[in-house]
Parts: sequence; structure tokens; C-alpha cells
Amino acid sequence: MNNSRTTITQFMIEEQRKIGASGDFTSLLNDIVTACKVISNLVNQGDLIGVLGTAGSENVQGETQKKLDIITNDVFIESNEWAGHCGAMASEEMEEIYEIPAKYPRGKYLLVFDPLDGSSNTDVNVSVGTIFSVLRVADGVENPTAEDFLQPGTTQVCGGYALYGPSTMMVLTTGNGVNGFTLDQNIGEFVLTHPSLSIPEDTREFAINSSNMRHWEAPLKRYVDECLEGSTGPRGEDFNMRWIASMVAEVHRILMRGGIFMYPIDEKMKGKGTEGKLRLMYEANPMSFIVEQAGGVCSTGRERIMDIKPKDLHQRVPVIMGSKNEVERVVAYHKEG
Ligand code: AFP
Repeated sequence: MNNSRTTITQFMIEEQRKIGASGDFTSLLNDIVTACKVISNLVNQGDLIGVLGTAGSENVQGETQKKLDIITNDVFIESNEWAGHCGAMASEEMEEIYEIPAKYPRGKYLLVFDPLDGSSNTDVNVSVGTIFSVLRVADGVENPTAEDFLQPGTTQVCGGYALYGPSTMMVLTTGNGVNGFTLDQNIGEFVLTHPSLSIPEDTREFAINSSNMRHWEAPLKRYVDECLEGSTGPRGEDFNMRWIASMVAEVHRILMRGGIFMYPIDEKMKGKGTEGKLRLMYEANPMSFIVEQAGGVCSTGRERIMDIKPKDLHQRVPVIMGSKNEVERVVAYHKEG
């Protein structure tokens, strides 16, 4: 039993003191934390409160929305619109940005979120999560537009996720390392349990949806083929494979014990004119910020994810992230062609 507890609020206030910040960001984070606690509770109650199943609508990505996609999106907005910290919000579930209603003050941060990533897993009771990213409103902008959100990942003030698994956890970075907090259900607070997370540089575990293998580009096929050949192939070692279809759970595993996660571009996507499956602003950028801060590497195979200047709020990108030496190997295979 751990009696010396640092709550997420205490942790953030102490960080804020070190850099002499105003407290605005800490207050925003508090509202995000509240939203994630509400979502954790909804996900946990599931069918007891009738929130599972599809809503009968599609989101901007053309994906069937779950009831929980819509409910959790509303929870995030309601928790973050009133306090005067946000200038505007953007969600994977909404085509347009969310403007802060005129009755509330507008703040200096832009909040970007995927309220329930991996939501197709909710009906089968597998871990899901919330992903969020905080950007700054540019100086002099009073009424942010979608254009103001189109900043590369390197400008993020914070990247974080909440994981709704056997425990509810929150993992975040503000550019000074990565820390993990576990929700203590008895006191209703996230408590620091995983300080200064770091991803091992080497791994023998990879995660990819290999049902898409026949559509992959040659460098990706080569990498996965070599892993599958194991001790009898060029790598000379056996590899393990995982696929949860829930990016938050996947990235969390990599933070805990290393690994490489890949959702690469494939011929099928190219045919449809997209550049990948995962969304740059809602998934790839915040996760890249976390993974890089923990010593990992994140790339599309051709460029660093956080260097991409977004062209569109809902842009998709190929994602290869995790343990440094494996991601660098995949990038090297892309260079060789
Ligand atoms: P959903 O939110 O629609 O379940 O998508 C989850 C996700 O964006 C990401 O979390 C997974 O890694 C990936 O998609 C799974 O994709 P596949 O179903 O194609 O394997």
C-alpha cells in the first residue's frame, strides 16, 4: 500500500511553480482530468447504463459512430468549454472546430482530442482510451479558426492519453519527460505511479494488423517478414506479435516494456487518396510527443511525424513508433527502397 501520494494536480502545480507559469494550463489539465474520470465511469458501467452499441450515424471519417463516441465527445466539450482556458476545440468526431460559446471567455489554448479511441472495442470489453493534445493560440488571434490548429506536432504544449483498462491511467508529457498516473477509485484522484517513463531502445515485440500484409509497401513487408522468420532468418532472434486494435493500449504497452507499433500506408489506402489510417492531429502527434519524450522514435517511414505541417484537421498519416533501434531500422529499409 502506497501512503505517500502525489496527485496529478499536486504534480502539475509543482511543475508550474518550477517554470513560473500562470496556472492557466494546470486549470485546463484539471478539466481534461475531470472529463477522463467521467468517461472512465461511463466505459466501466457499459451495458448497465445502456451506452454500448452503435448510434446509427457516421463521423467525418465515414466511420460508424458508437453511442459512446457521441456521449464522450459531449463530456469532453462540456468539461472544457466554460472555464476560459480554451480558445477552441477540435475533435475526431466533429467535422468542424468547436467554437467556445459567446457566454464563456476564450482562452489561449487549443484543445484537440479523440474522446474514445478504439471505440469498436467497447462492445467486446477490451481496453480503450482518450487521446488529447494541447496547442497554443497564436498571439493576437481572438477567434481561432480551423487554420489556427494546423500546427506541426513540435509546437504541442502537452500530449496525453487516458487508458480505460483493468486500471484507469493517465499518461502525459509537457515536454519534460513522461509521467503516468493511476486513478485511485477510492479517492477519485489520479496518483503518480509511473514517474519518468522510458522506452527500451531494443525490443523483440511488434504490433501490426497483418491482415493488410498483401497491400504493404516493400520496406514494411521486408521488416515484418524478417521478424516472422525469427531465429532462422537474418535477425537471428525470435519476435513476438501483438494487435489490440486500440492505439492507446498499444502505446501504453510500448511505454511499459518496449515494442514497435505500425499502421503503415498500403496500396489500398493510396488508391483511396489517403496517406494512412491514423489521424495526424488526434492520434499520431500526441502519441509521438509522448513516445519521443520517453526516448522512442516516431516516423511515417519517410519523415518524423511531429515535423509534418498539417494540411487538414482530419489528415491521416502512416505511423511507425516505439523502440528507437527498431523504428530506425524500418526507416533505413524505407531509404533503401
Ligand atoms: P476505432 O476508434 O474506430 O476503433 O479505431 C481505432 C484505431 O484508430 C486505433 O486505435 C487502432 O490502432 C486502429 O484504429 C485499428 O485499426 P484496424 O481495425 O484496421 O486494425
